[in-house]
Amino acid sequence: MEPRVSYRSPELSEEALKHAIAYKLMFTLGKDPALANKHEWLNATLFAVRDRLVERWLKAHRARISQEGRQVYYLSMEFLIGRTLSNALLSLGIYDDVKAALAEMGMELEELIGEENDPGLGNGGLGRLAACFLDSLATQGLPGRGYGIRYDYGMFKQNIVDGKQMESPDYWLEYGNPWEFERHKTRYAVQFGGRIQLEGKKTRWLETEEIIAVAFDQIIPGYDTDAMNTLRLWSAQASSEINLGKFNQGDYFAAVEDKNHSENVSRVLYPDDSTYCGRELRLRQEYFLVSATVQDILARHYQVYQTYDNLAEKVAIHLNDTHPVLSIPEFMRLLIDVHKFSWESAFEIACQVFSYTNHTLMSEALETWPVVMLGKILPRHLQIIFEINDYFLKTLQEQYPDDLGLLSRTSIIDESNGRQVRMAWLAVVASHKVNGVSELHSQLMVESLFADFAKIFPRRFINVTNGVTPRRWLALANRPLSGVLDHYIGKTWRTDLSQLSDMKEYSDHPLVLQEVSKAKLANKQRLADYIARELNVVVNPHALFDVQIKRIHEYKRQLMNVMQVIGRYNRIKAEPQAEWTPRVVIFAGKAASAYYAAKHIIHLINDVAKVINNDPQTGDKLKIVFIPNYSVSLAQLIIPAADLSEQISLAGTEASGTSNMKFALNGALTIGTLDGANVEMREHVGEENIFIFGNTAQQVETLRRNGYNPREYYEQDEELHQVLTQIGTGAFNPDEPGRYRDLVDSLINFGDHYQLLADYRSYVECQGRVDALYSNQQAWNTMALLNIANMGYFSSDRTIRDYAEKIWHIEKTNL
Ligand code: 26V
Repeated sequence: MEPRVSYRSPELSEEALKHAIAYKLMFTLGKDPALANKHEWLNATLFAVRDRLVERWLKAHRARISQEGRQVYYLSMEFLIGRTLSNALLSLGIYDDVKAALAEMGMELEELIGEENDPGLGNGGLGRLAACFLDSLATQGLPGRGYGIRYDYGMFKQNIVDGKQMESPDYWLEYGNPWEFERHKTRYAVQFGGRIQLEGKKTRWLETEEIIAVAFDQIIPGYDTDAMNTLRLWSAQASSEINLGKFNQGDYFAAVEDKNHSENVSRVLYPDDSTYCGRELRLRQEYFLVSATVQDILARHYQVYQTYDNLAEKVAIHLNDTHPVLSIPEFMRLLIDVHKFSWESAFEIACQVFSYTNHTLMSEALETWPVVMLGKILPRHLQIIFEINDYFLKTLQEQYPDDLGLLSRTSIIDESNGRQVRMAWLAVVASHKVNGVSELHSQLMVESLFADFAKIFPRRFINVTNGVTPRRWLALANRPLSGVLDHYIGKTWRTDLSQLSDMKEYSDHPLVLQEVSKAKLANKQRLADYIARELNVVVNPHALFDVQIKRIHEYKRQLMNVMQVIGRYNRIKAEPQAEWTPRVVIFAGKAASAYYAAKHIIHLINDVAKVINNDPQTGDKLKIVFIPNYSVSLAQLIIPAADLSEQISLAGTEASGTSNMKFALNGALTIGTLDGANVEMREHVGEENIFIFGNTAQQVETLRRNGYNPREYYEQDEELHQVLTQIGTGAFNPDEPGRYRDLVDSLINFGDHYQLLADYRSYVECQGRVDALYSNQQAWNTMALLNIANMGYFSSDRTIRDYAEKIWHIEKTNL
């Protein structure tokens, strides 16, 4: 396949780029090239590159409007897009040209790339998935845009001090954000509070407090195409600079406080992706996003079509989890109260427009809002939600007249629990499609959480397995491996990842295997350098790099990993002269700031690391590192360097996982449970090429039902017994021996909710098979290559095509 941009315009030449960068440095930044610092060079480069995107962006936008096709709007409270410069260079195909241009001026591109900040506008998988989706939409020329919030503060920064997590604010806008275009004139008023008044059949929402949402746009370039999309983020502005009434009464401070109060709505990302808590500011944030967005969608629609009658035909709105679900009553409110639609037709249109993805089955993460709070902040929306509920329950009652249990279980209002609105129920009732994010998750979704609804609306529920963008997660993150692939199968895997399967024929080709493993070693060396520089720990790049990086959560079982490491340490100590496969065990991840157990696990990892890393008897046989402040850019550094990917959540708890796919794509082997997308990864790579252990989701359920007794395992497994005793009695923290007593208690005495003890033995055995394979490098490399070759399915391009066909019904724009 020919590259899609075969004609290369002159402004993309090295010479032109060099001039443009120097020009930006002088005339946009006002800097003398002889005196400019790295940051200024970065910004000059970035403005020069941005100019080259803008022209294509405007053209793509024009084409889209003129073709009048259906568009998707992807609503998400989080977008974790990562650094942008390198991705833009890759998309335009000018990475090497810019590198050369900068080199001529005495600057190194990679150094500048490392200077760019990495906006942390998301918690983890859900926000990163949204970013991969934008990339895949643009690359495939599909019409869509992302809508989110421009938080002043992103995900907190994590420092490790004396082994413990410390949080500090991430004011990422400190030096400005050169990628954004502020749309001073694209602003919408968002109302809160007040009361509703009935005037005949009309409802009025009165005496509200008003906040202004201002749009900030960012270009989302497609790879090797002129197609581009937009990510629009909203920032809150007080509706009048200062409250003049109060100001004039001499109460200057109260006047300024009001302004702050309003603008707090977009101040900070909620940094807890695990437990839902009904905080008023969060509710205001969610409504802020959806109100501005729905107003914007309707305004643009009217501008193009001069009518709202064809909304269902032209607009698809997708809800990334329930966080933006208030867009349903907001959409209906605008249609009914402002645009004079009947209630029934507004509801019918909503059902055709909206679709929803569920990303977790864990009850503590399911959003509910107290009726009282919703009524206070959004009285009109509460009323519409009640009406939707009545309408739904009425039809349901006609269908199932005798099933009272069904009615109360499916009611959007949970009466049993202090009257709460169940946001997931609202999303299901008013969407035409609801999807889970892996086969297993989608199956469990209709068997458990949405079992009643699946009976009522059997065709509404589908699966769309997650994917990741090969541009960022292979081409950008792993240049050494990309080079090898390019050499053997050409370069077009970047837009058609299924071509990776052409690598299969080389799986027993010693030269190819050697090149793949050389690329891996280069990545490991780079990571080892980082670890030495940042953490002062020296690791051997020839050791097996065993990696678990993700949010710290009990269900993800980082604790089980540490237990396995301690068991290994004990065995090494007992037999220091034996042949050990040397390992570096790498952890990274943030714990929610109020999540005590998760923070405790971080502390334990660091305590254990301190003892093991300083034991001369262990030496290179075992090292542990906890890399602080996990982020998208750290993931891009760590994942390509991994030999082993730890995906060890309790079966049935991880909806999909996406780093599992990134690791395998970069040639790491997976050790994992049959959970989330691991199940499908096994199908694609073949069971002989993945290390699976532990109970299945069904066995987990059976064990739970029949009375799981963790103590049995503790008493019967000598090694496990020793490990838990060591943790519980402070073998790694003699300064405070009781520090982890409670962690051990939660396992042995309080039910071990995530069944670590039940899976421990099979996990350790499986790790033994990993060691054995690693000692046969040829066999290991073959397996790594087969993993790479079989990851084509897990491209987010495939995921987005699934959404486009099965849910959104959108088609490619012609440029
Ligand atoms: C929940 C909450 C609760 C309130 C405060 C802020 C907040 C932020 C995020 C969440 C969402 C949790 C759900 C989630 O992130 N699920 C993950 O989605 C990934 C993409 O589908 C998937 O790969 C992971 O398995 C799943 O845990």
